[in-house]
Amino acid sequence: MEPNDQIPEQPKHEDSPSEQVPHMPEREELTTDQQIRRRTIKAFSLFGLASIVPVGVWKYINSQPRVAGIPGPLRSVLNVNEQIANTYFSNQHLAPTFPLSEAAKQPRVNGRDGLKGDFDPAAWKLNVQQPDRPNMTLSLDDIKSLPKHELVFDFKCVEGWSQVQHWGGARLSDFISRYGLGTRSGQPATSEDDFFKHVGMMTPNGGYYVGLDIASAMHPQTLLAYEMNGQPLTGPHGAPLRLIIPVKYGVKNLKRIGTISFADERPRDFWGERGYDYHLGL
Ligand SMILES: Nc1nc2c(c(=O)[nH]1)N[C@H]1C(S)=C(S)[C@@H](COP(=O)(O)O)O[C@H]1N2
Ligand SMILES: [Mo]
Repeated sequence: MEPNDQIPEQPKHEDSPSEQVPHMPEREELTTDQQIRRRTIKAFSLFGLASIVPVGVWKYINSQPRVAGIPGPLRSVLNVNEQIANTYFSNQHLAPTFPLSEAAKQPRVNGRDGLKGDFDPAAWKLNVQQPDRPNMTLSLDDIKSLPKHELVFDFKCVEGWSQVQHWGGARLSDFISRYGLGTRSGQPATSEDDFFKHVGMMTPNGGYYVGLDIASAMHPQTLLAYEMNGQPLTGPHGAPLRLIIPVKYGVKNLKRIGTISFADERPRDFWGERGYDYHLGL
């Protein structure tokens, strides 16, 4: 073990669920309706539709039966938007970036679910699981052979802090395209319909896991990160490979990726299963 692979004791995020809950967001205090409204308003504004939806239409939408917690008519709008997002992989709405000089020199560490117990980074491999296809195993060198991108952005935790941080790694979209992943055809996608709807990620020991919509996964700022501040990731930050996804809150930025999976069903989501919003988008 490298010295920096020692994971310091973190009083937060211990195993007792009753202890985990209080650190989570003020979203807790919102009613389901408020949450849905926030989410739908966000969905509309994301695609620039807010200005063209008259109030009467809005009321109609909110009075309709809900599908998966989202009013039916809006659900179909969102489905269309999902298609649009999948087609263009939403290169707009980039998270703001910062000069290198503003990046934290001693970035904070938060959350160690799935990072406890023995782990040998040298023996690490990435597993890829797809419906009706054999599992794949890839090495860190495979990831490093993809174009490297660096990103300095404001990392936001739902617990109420944020920090400008400097990350480096490969785009998840490049990884997906390079290996022809996430598609029904098993080939690099030729149309948005070819993609499965969700990507799941899990730590090697299964102790932490997140689900992502494919459009967020394909976002150009979404990285499979192996560097922080120009250095290989340390253990507490998720060595050897973690997810950096600036369009989502910190909880979705899974450290120490063991498995990446693709599916049309929503993958398991650690905090989603504990009552929080599945998307946690920014
Ligand atoms: N495996 C794993 N990844 C995780 C977590 C965790 O508990 N386990 N916590 C998440 C949360 S809540 C945050 S804010 C970020 C913190 O990343 P950092 O420790 O690099 O600051 O990691 C995310 N990824
Ligand atoms: Mo977090």
